[in-house]
Amino acid sequence: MPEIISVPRTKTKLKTERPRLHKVILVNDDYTPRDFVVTVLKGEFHMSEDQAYRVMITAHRRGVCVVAVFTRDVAETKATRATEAGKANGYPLQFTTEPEE
Ligand code: TYC
Repeated sequence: MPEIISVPRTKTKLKTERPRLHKVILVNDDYTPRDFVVTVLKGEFHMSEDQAYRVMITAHRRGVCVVAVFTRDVAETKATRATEAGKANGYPLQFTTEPEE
């Protein structure tokens, strides 16, 4: 009987997939002052006064607003830093992250 020798095959991945992006989401609350939210958005996300105001007022009216998308690590770091900025000033301001579809 001839022995069947299986040869291990390796598959070379030709294309590197782009990492999935994650959204940073601003969550509304009843206590954080509007100006403070705008200041945090400008400082952490490099937005203009106008952009920051629009994002803040959208979250205020609709409950949440997508701030920006980043790779997972960057999104989580920015969301944590922005949430900490609120906490350090006694506000319940929340930024969360979620993967893009
Ligand atoms: N709702 C807050 C107020 O009326 C302002 C606010 C807006 C707070 C957006 C959080 O994500 C937020 N003072």
